[in-house]
Amino acid sequence: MNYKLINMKVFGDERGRLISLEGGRNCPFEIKRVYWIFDTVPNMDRGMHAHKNMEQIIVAMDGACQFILDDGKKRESLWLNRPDIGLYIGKNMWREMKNFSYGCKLMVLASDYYDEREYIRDYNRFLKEVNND
Ligand code: T46
Repeated sequence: MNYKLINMKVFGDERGRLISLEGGRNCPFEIKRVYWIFDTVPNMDRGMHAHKNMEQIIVAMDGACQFILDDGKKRESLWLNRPDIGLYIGKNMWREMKNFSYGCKLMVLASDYYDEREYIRDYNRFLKEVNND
């Protein structure tokens, strides 16, 4: 499975806490794009796609949501609910995002610019591509 959870170093003192990610250093790719998801509602799923080449790190800045990750052979599930844990997802991983809390805030760092042609949004096509059919 081409994903991992990253425990990020926290700089904390009596003023609060801070985390820094630097492309090619503690973030495993050069960061070309940042986007964020907010105003989420329960029972409204997102994702349902894979990326041919893009890598991402996703952080739940506030609230929680469930990720289903699928490499075409196995399906695993995890919750993102802490701002000090990043979910790295590499290429060719199907993702589904479910069970959002109201107003969950996800920040996403991406290795490339937005390009809809780079998405695989059909699960059967995804299975064909990863299984080289
Ligand atoms: C992913 C998960 C975690 C853009 O115009 N530029 C962008 O950079 C992005 C990310 C999206 N869009 C447009 C495309 C759609 O018309 O925003 C709309 C919503 O995107 P989408 O339905 O793909 O959103 P999610 O939450 O299902 O998926 C997003 C990312 O697209 C995806 O790469 O891995 O978050």
